[in-house]
Amino acid sequence: MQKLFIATIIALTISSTAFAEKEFLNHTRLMDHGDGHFMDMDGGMIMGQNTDVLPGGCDEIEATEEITVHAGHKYAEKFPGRMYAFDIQEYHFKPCTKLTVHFINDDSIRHQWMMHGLPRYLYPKGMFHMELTGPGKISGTLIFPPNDKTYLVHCDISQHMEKGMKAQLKIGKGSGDLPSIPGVTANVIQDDYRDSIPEPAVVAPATAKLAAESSDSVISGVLIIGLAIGLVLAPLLATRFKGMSAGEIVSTVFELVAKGIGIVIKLITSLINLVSSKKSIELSDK
Ligand SMILES: [Cu+2]
Repeated sequence: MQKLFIATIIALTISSTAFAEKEFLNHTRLMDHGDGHFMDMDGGMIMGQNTDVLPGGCDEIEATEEITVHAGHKYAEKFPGRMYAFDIQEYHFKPCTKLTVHFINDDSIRHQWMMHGLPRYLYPKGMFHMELTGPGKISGTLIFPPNDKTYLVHCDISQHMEKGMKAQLKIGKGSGDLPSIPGVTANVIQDDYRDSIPEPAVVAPATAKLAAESSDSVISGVLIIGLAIGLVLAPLLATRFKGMSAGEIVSTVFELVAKGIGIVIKLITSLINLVSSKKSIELSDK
């Protein structure tokens, strides 16, 4: 009875921690790991933070901006077929803007706000990245380069971008649009819910026909060449193997194959030599 009581207490304790709503955390005290990399022990992280170094081509900070971005399942509800989204899908900023992003995760799972394509001399791996392992808020700052460019913003957790957590950030005029930005640009792979999608039965005969055609071509091409070689070689081999035991025939066949491979390798080597010697002649002409 006492054991049962203890077991019940343990089970209740475990399940209550597993099902409890995760607490909203404000990640303000992060450890500085150098190179703009900040972390805390509660799943908050910033990579590529830059508050003061001007990118090449910027004479000064043109504008100082602040935005708040939410990440969560509920923001995907207005995009049919999507699972996760940011509350903003498109951003516009002036070149050389200093931007502070207040990133809020509304879900009890891990999300990121990750930007790619930044200059690597200033941003390690060309990236500015914020991450939260559960509900919470984190703030990071970066300074944009002067060029008109469209940057990809996404969550890099497996399948989160494909499921909708994707946006684009345009500096100046940008450099075009990225595909599959929910509500902004068309999907690369468009979901199709029509009931007129061809039945597999319609597709099958076409596939069968293709297979038949390809097997036809095998008969007319490779098979005929093989038969011709066989017909020529048969009498030669017959004289060669006359009076031999099965073992002797096998060893002779292996010998012949080895010789054949040797000849092929020699041919390839001489061909390579020919090509490379030609190249060196061309180079010396220049
Ligand atoms: Cu995510």
